[in-house]
Amino acid sequence: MNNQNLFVALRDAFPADLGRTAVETDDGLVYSWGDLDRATAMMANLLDSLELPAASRIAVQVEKSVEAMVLYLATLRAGHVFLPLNTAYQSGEIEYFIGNAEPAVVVCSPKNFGWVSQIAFKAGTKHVFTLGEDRSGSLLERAAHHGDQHTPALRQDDDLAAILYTSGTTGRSKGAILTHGNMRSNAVMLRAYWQWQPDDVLIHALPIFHVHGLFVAIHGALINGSKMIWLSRFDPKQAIARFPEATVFMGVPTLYVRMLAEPTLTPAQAAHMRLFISGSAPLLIETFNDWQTRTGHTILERYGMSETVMLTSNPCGPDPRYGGATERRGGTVGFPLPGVTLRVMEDGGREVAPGEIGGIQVNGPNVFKGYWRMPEKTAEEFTADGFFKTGDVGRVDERGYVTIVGRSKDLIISGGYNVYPAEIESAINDMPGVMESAVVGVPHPDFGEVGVAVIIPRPGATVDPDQVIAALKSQLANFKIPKRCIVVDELPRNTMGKVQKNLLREQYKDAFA
Ligand code: MLC
Ligand code: AMP
Repeated sequence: MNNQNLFVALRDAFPADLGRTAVETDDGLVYSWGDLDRATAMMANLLDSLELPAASRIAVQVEKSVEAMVLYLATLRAGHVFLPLNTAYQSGEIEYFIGNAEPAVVVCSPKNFGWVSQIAFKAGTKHVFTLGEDRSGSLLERAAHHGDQHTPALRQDDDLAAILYTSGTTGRSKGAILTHGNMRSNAVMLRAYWQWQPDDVLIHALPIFHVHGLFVAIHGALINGSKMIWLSRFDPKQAIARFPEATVFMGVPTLYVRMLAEPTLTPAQAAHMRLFISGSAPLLIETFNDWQTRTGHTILERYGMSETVMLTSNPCGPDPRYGGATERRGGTVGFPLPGVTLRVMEDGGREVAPGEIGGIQVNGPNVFKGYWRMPEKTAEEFTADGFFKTGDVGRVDERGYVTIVGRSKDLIISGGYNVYPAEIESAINDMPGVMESAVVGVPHPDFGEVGVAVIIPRPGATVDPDQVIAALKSQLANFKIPKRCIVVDELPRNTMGKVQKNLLREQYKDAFA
């Protein structure tokens, strides 16, 4: 039987000369393709030696490193399910993910071993390893005792490969289940659509615990046998300095905004680059235009989600499906990708006329299989005819370009990270002296959008905004913390008594102007 394991597709694309450089890090380390092959084999052999049930979850909260990527690839290779966790998550958040996913293995930073292992062992996890950004920790020590040959586990398209937690409008986070087929189909299609070239070199500047950095960027380079210049954290000066050695860059809009603030960003510096890709959050038209002026390159904006990997993209070359269109239109996210069906629906369930606004629904081989152990939530998010309701609101113009105009889900996207107001409000509402709160997203010059918390105290109580922020910092990932906290006497409400968040957004829209 044909092995449909995603790792096999990636491994098959490695260049014949395994001695060539696959990854070069910002601290000067060089990994060949052979190194990646052997390192993933050793780690997969370590996982095999644990005799885990098939499709065990491997939960990972570690700093960005090439070894962390190797752990992802080894998890696929061994046929298990990768569960990446943002390094900003605090203990309460980690406890929920581990409790919900019941991972067989947890890998954490050495400095967090004490509290993470306590949570993991309590939840029934059998193995907790550590992995530091400097190649320290028990994971590599143990892997070093294993052989560097490994036959990839046999997997079919519908088998689970990864779980990505994404929050909902209400309630707790849901684990989106992505299969080997979801990710391989998307990677293969993007290789063609973005016209990856034999000599392409990718600057990898994003975190590797979300779709953008982990899947779009890593799969993109590996499935084309392309070298990566690996930046352990994003620094605009350093990224620009590497442009002459590279051809492809992927970033969230904040990365482009920060690079535009650097005087070293010039057409000459960017002359060797082929493609700049932006996604995960709306790219402002000013950023799109400024980038063109400052570098001579037109950013290609695309749109995706944890549940679907990539859905739409502006064209890289002529798109025959759209009359050979080549224009990358600022403010749009381009065309549905080959294989993706995208429709815009009105509330009553009818498709809108071209140019009209409605809810975006999608289907295709890239769309996830559902939420981990949440059949009701899964059923709610799919239509009877199998389309996934993205929660994004948009329109498709007569030429086929998709524009996202808003979201029906109450979501703030801050610097490319999702923040769900309900989670923050619930933490604030539990604080002494607080009667009620509302968190809304407002424009921010660096992060695009940030949260502002508006709080009503209980009668007779006083609420100190600084204390609210300090208390939130001890409970939640730092990017979720509202950038401002305002105490008021009342919140605007409609006749049903519901807080009118649109009025709050309007009232505080210039808070960071
Ligand atoms: C950091 N901070 C943020 C933040 N990132 N605040 C709001 N939003 C963010 N995104 C705050 C911290 O809380 C901290 O505040 C201060 O900034 C410094 O923290 P830092 O970690 O040093 O920040 P920095 O390194 O500058 O990080 C900024 C960033 C990072 C833009 C580089 O946020 C980032 O890498 N974003 C990319 C996210 C991403 O990959 N998204 C893809 C999702 S996939 P304090 O007060 O504590 O000092 C997806 C699907 C798709 O959406 O389509 O791709
Ligand atoms: P996540 O759940 O983290 O994968 O975030 C997915 C969400 O990010 C989508 O539902 C969109 O709301 C948003 N998103 C991704 N790409 C874009 C884009 N290019 N423009 C606007 N929003 C985007």
